[in-house]
Amino acid sequence: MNKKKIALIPGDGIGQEVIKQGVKVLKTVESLDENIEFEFTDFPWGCEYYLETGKMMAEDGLDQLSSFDSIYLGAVGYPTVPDHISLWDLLLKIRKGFDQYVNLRPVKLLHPGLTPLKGKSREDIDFLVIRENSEGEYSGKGDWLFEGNPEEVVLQTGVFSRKGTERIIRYAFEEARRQKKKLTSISKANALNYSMVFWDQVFNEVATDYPEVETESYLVDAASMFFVREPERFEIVVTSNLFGDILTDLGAAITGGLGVATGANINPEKKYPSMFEPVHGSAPDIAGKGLANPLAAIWSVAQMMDFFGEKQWSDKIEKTLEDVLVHESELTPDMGGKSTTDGLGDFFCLKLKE
Ligand code: GGG
Repeated sequence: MNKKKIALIPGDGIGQEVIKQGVKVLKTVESLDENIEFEFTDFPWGCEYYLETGKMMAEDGLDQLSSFDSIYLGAVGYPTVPDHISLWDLLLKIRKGFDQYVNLRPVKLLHPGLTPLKGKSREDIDFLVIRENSEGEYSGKGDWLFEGNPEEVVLQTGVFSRKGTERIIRYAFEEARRQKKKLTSISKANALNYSMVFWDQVFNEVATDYPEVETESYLVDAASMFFVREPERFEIVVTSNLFGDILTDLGAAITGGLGVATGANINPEKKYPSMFEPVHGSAPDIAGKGLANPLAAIWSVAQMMDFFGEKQWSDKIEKTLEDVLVHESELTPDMGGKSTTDGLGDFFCLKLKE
């Protein structure tokens, strides 16, 4: 029996609505497979919790989460809470606290009608972005000097440690070797003359251990252009924290939008729980209206199943996503449909049972 304890943190705005649909999918899997059992525990953390308590999560939140097999998170962000507080004190606190240094974000076209790129097929847009998820531009280090003064200076420090840089690049090489795919490194060494020079150096060093893996390197600006003009160039991409965040929103734009973009925050050593989330934020403008697209959150369930070693369920959920996307009227309005978040979640579960 594969029994898993899942911590649910729906968070803010549409996070609440989409995680509900993902849980429906998990319960459907459980009902269809007698060897799988899930135990869910809800954590009411997020911006409302912050407005009541002054904290985004409980003081001992990481301790509370540490015994779970995975964390399923919706979204963070609320108009009256500064974004850097909601992000740093919940989402980034978990990523960093549990050393989830790998962020896996597929850029995969699930239905040909979803891309705005002319003449591009499903085969052309199918790659994986492996984003460094623990340091880099998201180090949280910096300073604010002479605040409010004409001499005001703000520093935001990128931290690229040998350990942090090497482990993500090595992880990407391992993945490229396992999948027999080309690995592309994306950096910006011409302008960022310390951090990205170091990134490129480590990439080239690690490459010598993987002579069978074909490699390429791009500057992030050129890579952005190729994401749009020639996405077929990419198979597996490894990049830094901030570049990965920005590039995967671009990746979402060429595959149907943030409503169908997923991300897994992985601690590969399994010393701590990993976390699965839709890439999108809390979208307060549409929250509570039944307009949110639950497919990204459902795709996160597929990533979770893969992580649990239930590859057949991960594949089945992904295949069902493809099947569901054919039924335009059953989709949410962002995809041209007339359905609701709940309606699409129910339709997905029906299809999963077929
Ligand atoms: N789905 C989680 C969420 O709310 N993400 C919003 C966000 O701003 N994420 C930034 C990041 O992934 O670094």
